[in-house]
Amino acid sequence: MSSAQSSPVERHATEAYDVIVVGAGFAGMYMLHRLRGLGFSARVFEQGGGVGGTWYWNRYPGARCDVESMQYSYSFSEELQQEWDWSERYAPQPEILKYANHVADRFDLRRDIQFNTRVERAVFDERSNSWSVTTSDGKTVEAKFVVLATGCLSNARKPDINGLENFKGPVYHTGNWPHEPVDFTGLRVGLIGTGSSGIQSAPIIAEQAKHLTVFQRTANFSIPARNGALTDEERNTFRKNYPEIRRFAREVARNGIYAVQPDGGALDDDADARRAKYEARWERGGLTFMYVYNNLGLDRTANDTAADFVRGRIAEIVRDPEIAKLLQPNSHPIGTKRICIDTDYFATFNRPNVSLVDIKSNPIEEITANAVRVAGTDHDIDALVLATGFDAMTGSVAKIDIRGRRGQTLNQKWAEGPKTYLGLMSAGFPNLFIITGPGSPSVLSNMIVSIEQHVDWIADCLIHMRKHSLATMEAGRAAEDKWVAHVNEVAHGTLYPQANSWYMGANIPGKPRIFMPYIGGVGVYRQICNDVAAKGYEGFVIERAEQPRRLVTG
Ligand code: NA7
Repeated sequence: MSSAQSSPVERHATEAYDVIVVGAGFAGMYMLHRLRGLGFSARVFEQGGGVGGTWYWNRYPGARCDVESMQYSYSFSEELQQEWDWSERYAPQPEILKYANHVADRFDLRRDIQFNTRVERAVFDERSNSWSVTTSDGKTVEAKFVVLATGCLSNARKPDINGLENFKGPVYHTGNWPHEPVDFTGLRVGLIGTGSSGIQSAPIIAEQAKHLTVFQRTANFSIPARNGALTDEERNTFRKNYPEIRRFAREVARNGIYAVQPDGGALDDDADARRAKYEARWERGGLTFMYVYNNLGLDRTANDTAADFVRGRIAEIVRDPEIAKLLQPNSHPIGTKRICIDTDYFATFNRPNVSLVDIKSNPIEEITANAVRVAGTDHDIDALVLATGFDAMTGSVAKIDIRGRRGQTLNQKWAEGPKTYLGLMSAGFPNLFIITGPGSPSVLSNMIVSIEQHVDWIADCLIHMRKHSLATMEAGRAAEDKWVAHVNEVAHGTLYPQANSWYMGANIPGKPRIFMPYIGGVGVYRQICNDVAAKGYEGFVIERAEQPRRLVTG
């Protein structure tokens, strides 16, 4: 298993590899780096024209990571983390993309990545125990293993709004933004969607446009980013303490982000003490607002105290009380939809050239050639921005026709919701790994922490298989059922399922309502994965190469 030439699957195809990786975002790039280092032959197919995944596509104005840059970065290379200079507390998209390109160059990754190529189909052949992978350029290649590094927020979703196709002006989706600069100067712009992308882009578009009309279905909680330039001192403090910061993020912090952890519940403090703590976190800014107390995600009364505080802040910032009221989220507990991090989002509604239209009480009737019609009123616009999100977690996987044992498709198997063991594999689909898939902490965590953990686990697993001449490995059904039940049980012990979020698949009409990510925390999850591996991959079904004897290890 060390070169394409010596691969046993070579006989059917023009090209054969040990591993095909789908996607060249942060997951696919690190996977490739590890595979190469271990002597596996690998090919990465990437639908975009460059590396970076999410950060390649999401080029909308104001796009930034909501995890601080010193932590949203690879830890696998000490030189890389010591040498790369992040400029701001929250890196803007162009800088993250520059970093992705730097990593690709530094580790010479491009020569094994084929860009502008979609993987259309992957079919498992039970006789040869290999995958045939068909790409958009009409080629079929073979590989013993396939790794889906397709990303969780990569399948941008155009909403099904009446008349959208009749609009005469340009329509942009934040998740698939043009590579050329978009200039809104002098234009009346409509923005649909007030998730993270809408909240980040609205203030920037408002500065440029003649008028911005925001169409809001669900008001969202957002905390000020307090972004700013990083000083040398701040960077150096991180660099000096990286070993401990990275360890803490991997093992202790539930979401893979190093921060002071809460040691008490919200109802343990009186109202004044609570307010003081919320104020301090609000002033500090960022995602860690939710770490004030340890029960905000568990107890509705506790959660209400944080939600009330944020609603109070919105009322203080927004001058028009009617607009402030509309912007105050009331439909879900704070944090149960991904909390947003903004720069001047609420203050944007104090500008004379910005208006807010409530499309919850009056949904959009239709989009005409030059307007969005709501409750019989036409809101005239010249350009439309859709910040309407993604078919998250499963959307990009579902676009590939994946066929496992007995021709079953992954879409058939996941029709009632995604089923995986540890988020890593799905029963009936041997030698097919998923990075940060449903059933793993994934989008509830600092993605790079989770990506590195998955890639390292998969790499260890491939070494194990090579060492013991194992032909296939797949999730055992019993272990998978148990894991799916566990993921659900843990989620339902929290407030998260109370929100109609993309975590629940609720933003896609007809998608099963299942809480997809594992909410037990990255440290707990890592330990479970390590224990499973230490017990000979307990719960997975492993088949030897020459003797078709099944070793059920759990
Ligand atoms: P999100 O968070 O899924 O937000 C999408 C927004 O678009 C949200 O406000 C939706 O309202 C709204 N939406 C979606 N479809 C429609 C239709 N048909 N009509 C009106 N409004 C609609 O996507 P983002 O890109 O902002 O962020 C995704 C993640 O990226 C984010 O969580 C961070 O982790 C980074 P709804 O709430 O469904 O009522």
